Amino acid sequence: MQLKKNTIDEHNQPLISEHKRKFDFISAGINNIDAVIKKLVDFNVAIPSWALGTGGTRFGRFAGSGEPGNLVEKMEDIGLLHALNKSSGAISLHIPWDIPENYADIKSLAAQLGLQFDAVNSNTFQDQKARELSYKFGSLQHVNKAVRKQAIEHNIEVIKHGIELGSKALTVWLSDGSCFPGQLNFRKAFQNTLESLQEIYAALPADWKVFVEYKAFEPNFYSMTVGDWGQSLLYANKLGPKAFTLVDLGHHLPNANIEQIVSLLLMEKKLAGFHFNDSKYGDDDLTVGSIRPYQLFLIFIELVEGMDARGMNHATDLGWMIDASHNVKDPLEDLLQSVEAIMIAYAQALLIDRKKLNEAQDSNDVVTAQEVLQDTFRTDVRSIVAEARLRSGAALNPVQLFRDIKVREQLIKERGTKTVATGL
Ligand SMILES: [Mn+2]
Repeated sequence: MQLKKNTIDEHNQPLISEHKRKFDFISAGINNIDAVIKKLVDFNVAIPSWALGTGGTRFGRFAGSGEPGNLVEKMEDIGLLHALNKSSGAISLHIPWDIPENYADIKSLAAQLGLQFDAVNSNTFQDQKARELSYKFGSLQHVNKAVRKQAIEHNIEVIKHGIELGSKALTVWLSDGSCFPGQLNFRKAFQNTLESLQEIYAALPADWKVFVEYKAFEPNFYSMTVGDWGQSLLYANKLGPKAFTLVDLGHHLPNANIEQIVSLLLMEKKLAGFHFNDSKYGDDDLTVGSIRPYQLFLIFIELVEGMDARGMNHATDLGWMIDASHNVKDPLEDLLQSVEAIMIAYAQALLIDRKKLNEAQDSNDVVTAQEVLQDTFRTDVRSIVAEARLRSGAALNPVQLFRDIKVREQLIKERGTKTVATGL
């Protein structure tokens, strides 16, 4: 299923006058509104191929319907999202779940849908049917060299698929760690992991990056071998200039100051990948902005400030991706909500009165600093984000359009009720 331009125009038409009224009101007080909108238009967030089906927990999975059953259908789903909001123009593949049968066909479909290939993701947290050795006790950290070798070769194979598609980065998330005290020699696990990553790093093309993603706990519950940003940064620094840290919002211990982590990693030129989601307790993988929108806003302030300090391009110099799971919502609606929350936080960060904030910081005026942040946070910028969508040919209200034209019902007609997205 693909959306036609006139479907979007027909949706926008009756909403335009009310949109204009809101947009004119809010934009009257902003002197660089066109520059802000240009940045919003350029900004895109990659959608991971595994986010298009209904997720689950270890207690069960309540399957949705009309889910994409193969890579082509996953790309078509992201194409639909991108047609609706023009801010989801990239896909992040997961190997082995999304191995293309024919690279040329997949590349031409991507071009037709306006999609780029974001970072490719390896998987050594599950045993694959074709693999002989088990990752039960880790992959790149494993005490058995043969297991490490198998995991290294898998990562190199992922890089090769990425090269064929025009991807420029490999994301390595390891479930490696231990569940009980005494199970693991931390130092040996670190060394094994580092040596394994060095072999993978050596296979990276010159213009590629590797993102080392960290996670505080789960599936291992006593130690994680890449457990926090400090450990990730250790690996990245030891590996070399093509290695970076990836921050996933759900991968911290409760109350971690993620905005400070982001700021310092950017300063050290070691932040390159970013995974959005939200959580109340741990790695809950909830819709972005659904629980802590203020934290998301504070993180974006640091992202924008840190990138501007280094003259980076907001849209292209970091790998932006949603990494969430949808257990009770329609995955596509959930993703539309997540992208919207990201765009709102980004727009607000662009509108911060930097000069006033810097002056307040330099004079220890804590009250004014807070006023600056909260003034912007309490400003309703949704019409600014909608205006960016309008100017790029997207829908003023993507979720409403999705429902009005019954996208899910059409997908169920095409694919059936009992489809399960590969990998879930
Ligand atoms: Mn992630």
